[in-house]
Amino acid sequence: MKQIKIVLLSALLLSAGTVRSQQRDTPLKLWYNAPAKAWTQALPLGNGRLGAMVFGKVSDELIQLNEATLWSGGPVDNNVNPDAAKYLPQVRAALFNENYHQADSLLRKMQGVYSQSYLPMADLHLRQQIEEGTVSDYYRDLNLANAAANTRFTSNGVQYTRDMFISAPDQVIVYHLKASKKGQLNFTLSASSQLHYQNSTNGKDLVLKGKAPSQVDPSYVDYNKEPIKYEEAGSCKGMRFELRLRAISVDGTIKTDTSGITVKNATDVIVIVSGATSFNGYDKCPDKDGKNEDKIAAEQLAKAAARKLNDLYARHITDYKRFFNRVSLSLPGSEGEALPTDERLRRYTAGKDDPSLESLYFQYGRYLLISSSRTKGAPANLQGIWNKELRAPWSSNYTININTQMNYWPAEECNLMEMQQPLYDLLMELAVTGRQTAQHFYNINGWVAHHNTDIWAISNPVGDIGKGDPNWANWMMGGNWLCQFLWQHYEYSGSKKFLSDTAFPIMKAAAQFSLGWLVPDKQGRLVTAPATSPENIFITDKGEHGAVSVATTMDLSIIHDLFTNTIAAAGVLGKDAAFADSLKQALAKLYPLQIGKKGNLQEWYKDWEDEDPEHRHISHLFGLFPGNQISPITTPELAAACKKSLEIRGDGGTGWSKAWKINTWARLLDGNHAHKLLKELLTFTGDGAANGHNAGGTYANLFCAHPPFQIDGNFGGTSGIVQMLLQSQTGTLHLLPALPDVWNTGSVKGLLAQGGYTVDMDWKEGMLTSVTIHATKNGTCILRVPQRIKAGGNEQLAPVKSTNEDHGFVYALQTKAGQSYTLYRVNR
Ligand code: FUC
Repeated sequence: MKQIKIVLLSALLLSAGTVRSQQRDTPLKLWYNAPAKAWTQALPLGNGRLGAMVFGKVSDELIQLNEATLWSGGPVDNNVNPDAAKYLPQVRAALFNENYHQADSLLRKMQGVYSQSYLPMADLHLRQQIEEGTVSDYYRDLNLANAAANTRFTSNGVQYTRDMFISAPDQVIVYHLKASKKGQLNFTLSASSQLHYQNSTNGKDLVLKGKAPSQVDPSYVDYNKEPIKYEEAGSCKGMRFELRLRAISVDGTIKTDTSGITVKNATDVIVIVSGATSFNGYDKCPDKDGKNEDKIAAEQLAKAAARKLNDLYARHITDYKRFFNRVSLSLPGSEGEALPTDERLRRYTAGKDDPSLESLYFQYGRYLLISSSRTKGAPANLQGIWNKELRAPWSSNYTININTQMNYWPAEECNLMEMQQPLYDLLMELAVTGRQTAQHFYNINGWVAHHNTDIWAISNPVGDIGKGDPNWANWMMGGNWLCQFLWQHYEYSGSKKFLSDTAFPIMKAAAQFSLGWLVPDKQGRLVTAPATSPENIFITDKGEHGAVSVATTMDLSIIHDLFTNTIAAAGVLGKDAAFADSLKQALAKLYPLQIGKKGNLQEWYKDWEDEDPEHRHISHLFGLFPGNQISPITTPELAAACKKSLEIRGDGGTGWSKAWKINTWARLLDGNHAHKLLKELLTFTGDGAANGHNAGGTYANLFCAHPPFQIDGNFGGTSGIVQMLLQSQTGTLHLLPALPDVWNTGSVKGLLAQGGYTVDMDWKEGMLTSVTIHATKNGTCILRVPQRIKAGGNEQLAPVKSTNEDHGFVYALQTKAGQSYTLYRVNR
């Protein structure tokens, strides 16, 4: 067996070309032996604000650039539909008369305007005179261990290398170009943008100054003559932006004019790129009250240019590794590492097991989060920060009926809690705009947000007053769902300060809205009306198709989660007892979860059929994941109903849909089914855009496919992998809850669990061999483990009677803050 492996490995090494030794230094690389032809083959870099897609082309290199705050529009307009609230009683009357069509038409009158769009900033073109026919030893990679991209090749006896990283401490892009022979670097670097722009120079720097549109319609809105509009400078909407480039070299010549930077006869050149926008917060005119983007970009460039390359790199690495190195995951099999990533993915898609590709995918998700979510008020959007299109799919906005939430599922558990700050910023803003929306649209206190938002924290139901379908436009649980992250952050971090200063006020005001929103049905049970279940359509017993009804399971599950968490938060903080009581009373009257005639968890108020039984959203399973109301251990009947629902839905879906299902199957403690979906998520889709709502998979650059690209599937996949290894949503640390057979041996270090515990685990032949728990507080850590464990030394570990013996053994471990405890499997 061993021999076969060695033969196979050497065959792979030989077939992979001549630069092998260099890429084997870390398994954490995406690497290729040809330049990117399509955007989905290019490699993403980012410092959470500036983003770059590196194509690695030889003579005409393209670097496509983004800036996290570059959006169209300006602060939200208030009261965009003053008539909205008057329709609410009519909608409700129609619903309680079971006239769903009428409710749908009336609800359309309660819509507002669309969100704005996330925009591409600029393209950098590097033109170097190299005849493609002379190129050999081509190699490019993205190294996740140091967040840097490398391209190298040889032409006419000269090796050229190009390295790029984007520094968070220095807020610039650093591009290092080198020739192995003196004076052989000859290239021009130019910049252009799809937005309005002009180039200028001060002799040293190439400066691109641009302006964003005041309005960009979503790509699916096709009825306006002018889908992209610009306003005059000095009006409120349409931010300014600037990109600055400077080349530095010890030899050769550098000439900069408005057409670009021309470098001749150099050997080693550093190009520093800075960029900024005038975005000055969600409620400030980015134009007349905007930041001075010119000053910011100029200062950042000047400061970085004063540093040595080694210094810039060392600062970048120290900053990045501080986050990235917190977690390691090792899964079996390393043969695939000797293959270029696209070939590796192809081989995997053809059925070859490659768990170490899955661990690369896991770390890629962590890398992408660090690279796309570090900018105040600008969390990772539908494409993280990487978007090349002026009218990107779904405006590359924040879609908060699943997509934005999915982006942040891995944040806490993957030990990247700092990356959630931009999401909290947006939540604080939504709580402000959402208060206006709650008043104007429903005449209710508290705050509400619907299914879309943007950098301006738009909170109204979208749809352009009547043109959107209520099955997505009028769904109103987006804000409530996001509040889950606030409470969870307290559960992972234990920070009472965060809970009292940031989380609780937002949660309380969201709960206030929902308390005012719930109405009694004829039996006196509290329901939501109108209610939709993202983007699904029911068929009533009379055969009517509709989206708008009463008390969808998702609405009530999210409200259950919000109220439960708000009550717990009030308890921890020792305040608002009367309000917490009113939430408790409401919870007791909430329309309960229902099991339908097929044994499924009902999605609707009644046991109706679905127009599309395999619909990609699995909204009604919120209580299983990401909620914690349902679990095979504590509520086995409801869990069995969830399983039935998942079986009916099937395993199809877009990228994010499959990712969601990985998480739910892991919560059902079925590792092999979760892994089946992971394999499908990682199915190679080819270069083009997979189309249609049921297409998912993965591109050559490991970006998740959704027509065309959405980053949520990457993050959801990363989260799913954690859910297979560690769950702690009920406060118990469940170790290896859904380990698939193919991951029979492995180790993971640094996962974070609720209660602030960091967990390291090793397992062999499918059995946990040891676990180390690092505690941040004095207390009792409850563990559920697949095999009996014992203390290695004098740890205080005691068995606890399990409520459900089918799911492992339960222990209580006494912990002290700052101490680590290693426990071992009992070998019998
Ligand atoms: C939701 C999904 C779509 C898409 C969009 C951005 O509406 O149903 O598939 O992901 O968000």
